[in-house]
Amino acid sequence: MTKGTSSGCKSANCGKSGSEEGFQKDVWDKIKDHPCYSVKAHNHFARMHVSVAPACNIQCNYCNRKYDCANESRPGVVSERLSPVQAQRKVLSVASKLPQLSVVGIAGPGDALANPDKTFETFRLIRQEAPDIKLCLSTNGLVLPEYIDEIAKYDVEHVTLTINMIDPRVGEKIYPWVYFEKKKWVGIEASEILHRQQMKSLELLKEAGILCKVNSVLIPGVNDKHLADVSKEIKKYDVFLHNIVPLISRPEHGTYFGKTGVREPTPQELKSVQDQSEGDVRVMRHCRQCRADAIGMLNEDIRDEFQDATLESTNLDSGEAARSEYRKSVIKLQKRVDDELKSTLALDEYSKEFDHITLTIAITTSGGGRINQHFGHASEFQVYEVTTSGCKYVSHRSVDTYCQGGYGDDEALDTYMSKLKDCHAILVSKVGRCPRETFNDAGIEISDKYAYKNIEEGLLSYLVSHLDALKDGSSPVLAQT
Ligand code: CLF
Ligand code: SF4
Repeated sequence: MTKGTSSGCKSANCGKSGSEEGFQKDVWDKIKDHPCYSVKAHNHFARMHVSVAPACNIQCNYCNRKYDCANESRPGVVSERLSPVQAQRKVLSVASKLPQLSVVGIAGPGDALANPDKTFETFRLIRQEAPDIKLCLSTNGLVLPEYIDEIAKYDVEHVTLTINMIDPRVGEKIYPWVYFEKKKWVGIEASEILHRQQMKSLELLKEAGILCKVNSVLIPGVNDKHLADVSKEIKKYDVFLHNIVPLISRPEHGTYFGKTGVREPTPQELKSVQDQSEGDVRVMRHCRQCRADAIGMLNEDIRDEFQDATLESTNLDSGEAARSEYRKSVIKLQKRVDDELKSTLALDEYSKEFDHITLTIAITTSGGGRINQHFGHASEFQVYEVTTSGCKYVSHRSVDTYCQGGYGDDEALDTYMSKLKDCHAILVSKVGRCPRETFNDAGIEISDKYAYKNIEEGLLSYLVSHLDALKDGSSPVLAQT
């Protein structure tokens, strides 16, 4: 497709006006400050995981039991193990210093519900001291039906289920065994039980009105052609999001897939499966496959700053007032941006003539929902597709930072180029001459004209300046369109 003239995606997830973005109020209240359930929220709010759940009741072929649950975190990572009291102390300590914190999740290191006592005691202790923080749970779903009342009792508003198959014949290749009702099951029976329990879990979560996200690990040659069917099936249960994550498979992780050479999917394969699923259910694309003890915004992990936090007293002020102020400031900011987008950009005027245009634009941010990071300091670029209907987050691209304390690593520019070559433009707060020229020569503009603007505002303003250039018949901003 010719850059800048490709057919536009209409399922924009930013750029819609109105604070509730077309969601019912009860759903909006649950997602508006959950960084995993809302792309916008992930630029403003932080999550924290407490690793209180070491045991697991199934075996996945992409998991090595020495490490964290690979359903929600990167494999090959070992998290600290906490008791419920230590977890509560740590949450209070983090909450008192991080007003962006909006959610605490239990995502391992094993399965949250294979450790029910520790999981629910942790939720009880956190609820008691910081009732405004959302609780989140991630599980394989094998025993969820047993615990649905407990989940509701502690007001856990978000549950993630990892579902990699709806056909036990596919499951047989992923799960060598499950431990259920005091018995170890193998072969197809193991996957039949898991599948049955997972579907029952979805039904119960739907009945209980608990927002559910499904994670699926994309495993080339095993379930890559099957995940679109998984999306269709989970839609029947009103699953809010489908998060299709790439298999991470390296021999050194010691997993069955890693040792037997099952490969990781390419970014293009991942995108293609995500695109296929999107018609059926909302697809999450901003997951960072974070650790079971991660703390901070999704694109950062500041757990090292809280190494000794488990030792702190529980008599801490949880910082509820600061969190409340912070939330209000985000709502205010969003309202200002929505109003400005409506009044100054007037996208409707362009939509008839230019609704076929999609620009792929990367931005750098260090948080706060703004384009506020120097090109050379970025360790990732967020990539959006921008049309007259709005902007849609499509992926993030991780890089080693270009700036090496006073000088730029020019050899690294080749890697940058290979990761960003599908972009029309890159919006940053500042950029040096060398990267600017290198990208310009390749027909990709790096611009600091939108520095410190809200991300959405910057992206849409860039689109408008591009469309104005097309309208005037002057040279478009982009060299290669
Ligand atoms: Fe944690 Fe998961 Fe809750 Fe988010 S993570 S338990 S839903 S608060 Fe988020 Fe991390 Fe991806 Fe998970 S980026 S791995 S989807
Ligand atoms: Fe590993 Fe998680 Fe699978 Fe259990 S559910 S085997 S911890 S990836």
